[in-house]
Amino acid sequence: MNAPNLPAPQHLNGPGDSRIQASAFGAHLLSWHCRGRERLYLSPNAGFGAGKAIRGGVPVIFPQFAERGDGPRHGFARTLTWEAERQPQRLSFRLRDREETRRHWPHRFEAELDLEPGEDRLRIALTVRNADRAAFEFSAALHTYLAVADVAAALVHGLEDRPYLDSADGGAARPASDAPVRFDGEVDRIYPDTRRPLRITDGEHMLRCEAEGFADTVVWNPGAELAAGMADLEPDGHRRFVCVEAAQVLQPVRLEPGQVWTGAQILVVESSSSQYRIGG
Ligand code: TA6
Repeated sequence: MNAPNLPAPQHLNGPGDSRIQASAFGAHLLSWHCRGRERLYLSPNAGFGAGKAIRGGVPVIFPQFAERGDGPRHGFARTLTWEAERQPQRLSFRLRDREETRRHWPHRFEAELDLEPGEDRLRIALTVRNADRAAFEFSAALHTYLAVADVAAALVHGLEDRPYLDSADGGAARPASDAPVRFDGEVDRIYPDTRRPLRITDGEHMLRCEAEGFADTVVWNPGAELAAGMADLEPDGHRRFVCVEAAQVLQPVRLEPGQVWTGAQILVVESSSSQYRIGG
């Protein structure tokens, strides 16, 4: 990663062979190794800096999703340095409002990102507290880049019966596809109200992806054509990940003064010998 000025990553070993690495820049999870392999994709060409987020890992999207607001694309949280706090079983990062945040979003808040590796799983939790005297609304997402052997063999199971908004086509409403999500070009979808476990397979491996607090799921891969124009992706880098994002996009969270919201994504490594059929 081209990141000479990045704060030194924090490391934490969990039970078994589970271990994580995260940066205080963006409270960004860079690596999750579990059950013998790396589970996240991180672009070797990732850069960072003023307004530039790290490509890969788990960017924290807050307080706006994409261009759905007046602030920086996908919010400022992924391009600011958070305060790191190490605990025996988790890494935590905190962000409080400051001049740079109030310039874009005039609210007093405290946000915390907690990363807790387990033997076969990882819990990523974002908590936001309203520290202001008036209510505010925000959107959020954990923009997780899951490593896959080859995107052409990757499938996302569990959304077959859900209609979606096609962000690759101006947000057009689409009916349920009755099939697992496959990646044979640009895929950029917002699935509203998906409160169930999803499974991601790539022909060899399987990961279960659950969410708490987040109502929506975003599925994204840029496809070859868009990826070719992304300077922070290696050549053919798009083949090595699918983003499955726990998100709260379509119905922003509203917090009254003093109220707290938590959204989490839980990733679980499942044995490929389970009864779940790999490949669709
Ligand atoms: O979450 C999907 C998405 O909003 C896509 O539209 C895609 O552009 C992606 O995020 C990456 O956005 P970024 O700003 O990190 O290049």
